[in-house]
Amino acid sequence: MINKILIANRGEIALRILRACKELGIHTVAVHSTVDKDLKHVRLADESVCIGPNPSNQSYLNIPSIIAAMEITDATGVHPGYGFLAENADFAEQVQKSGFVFIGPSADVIRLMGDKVSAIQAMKKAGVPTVPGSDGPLPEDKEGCLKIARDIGYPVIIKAAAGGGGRGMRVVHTESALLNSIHVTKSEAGAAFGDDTVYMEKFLENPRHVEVQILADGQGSAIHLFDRDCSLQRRHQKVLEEAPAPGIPDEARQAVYDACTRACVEIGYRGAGTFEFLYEDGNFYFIEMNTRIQVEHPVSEMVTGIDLIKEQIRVCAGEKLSIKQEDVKLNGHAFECRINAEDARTFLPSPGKVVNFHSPGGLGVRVDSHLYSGYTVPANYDSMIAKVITHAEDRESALNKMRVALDELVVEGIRTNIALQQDLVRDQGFRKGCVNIHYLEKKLSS
Ligand code: MV4
Repeated sequence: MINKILIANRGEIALRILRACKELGIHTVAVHSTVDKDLKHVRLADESVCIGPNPSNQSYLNIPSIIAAMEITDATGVHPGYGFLAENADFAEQVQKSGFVFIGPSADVIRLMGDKVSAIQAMKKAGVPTVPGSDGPLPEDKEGCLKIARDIGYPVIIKAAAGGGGRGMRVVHTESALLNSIHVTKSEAGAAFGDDTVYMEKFLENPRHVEVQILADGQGSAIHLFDRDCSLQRRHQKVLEEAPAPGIPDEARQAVYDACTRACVEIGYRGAGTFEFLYEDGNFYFIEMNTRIQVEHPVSEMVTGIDLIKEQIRVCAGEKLSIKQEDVKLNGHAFECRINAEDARTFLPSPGKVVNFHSPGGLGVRVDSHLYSGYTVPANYDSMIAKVITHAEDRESALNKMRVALDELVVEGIRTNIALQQDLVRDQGFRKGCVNIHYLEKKLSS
């Protein structure tokens, strides 16, 4: 079983994992880079180990250092959080081969989902709806590629199998541009990922990004925790998320939930996971699966009352899922605003010392943040410094609650995107709901 967890991450998610461990009575080990010695969770953990200098590749991505820290502290499990090593199949494999528990799915499942071509093939086989496409890697021969695109119909999108999250893709509008686009995407993928496999899909022009949260025990049980809408994004960085996704008919929803949970059982999925879909004209199209806990998991927690990290730890420790699907009830609506240390105009990171921090509060207001007055945001990592989450009985009430919460939030000493979030929760188009993935970028450019 697990009696001591090493938290292989930093910032708000490390603190979030620490809280879950403490509630479960599990001892905690914080690992940190040099600059991160004063992080809030490092102070609160039972033990802490410095695993290297500030650059991530020498600390939070340093597999030998992290496994050595587990050995030194007698940790039995490791929680990778999100980012860093969370979806690194080699890390999961080494953790397991060293006799420790990786809090996530098996290395094989991480690998299956890490390759987007094999992920789509596995999901299609399991009955999850996918985007019309090449159903596998593009062939070497030009005629073969031209035929696939003609069958799908333009516009199409070429994606790298090793990509994901918006990296390594190219839209093609006409046949005359196809072969060159495939060539360029292939070379970029080879250089960036060491794998030049590419595939093709119909390009959906105005979809929403809707994702389904699941929990599974790898022992035959899987449940869903409804969906989230993450369409408000800029350059593939989500800005504001909500649960559930507004305006989706019950039948479409239920069908996709059933397909996701069945697929989890079929592939032997264990832990928390997310199925990413594009949603357009009433249809869901699977694009990728994330095999980690996600930044926006709190909105699903708020509308279900389920602590996803505690459940993730339980099932990865070998317990069976104790929650039955019929006991998961959708209660109200939740929003999450990501607060970043960044310049309002350029969106460039704006590290520095937080001289004054005040968190909003009240019924249905949650703030997941490692910030405190006097904390210095380092330049080495992601610029997200807080997540403000609100929950209420319906969408409009939860959005009004967010408006009040954001007006209460004080972060002084560094530049932040709070003003953008304040603008967004008042935006008439967003308040109506059902905006697509282009909405924010269009708003920002107008
Ligand atoms: C697409 C698409 C349109 N059609 N695939 C971008 C991130 C990666 N997860 C998949 N992405 C997209 N795939 C087809 N067939 C549009 C996007 C896309 C996008 C998707 C979700 C959220 C934001 C996005 C922004 C630009 C493009």
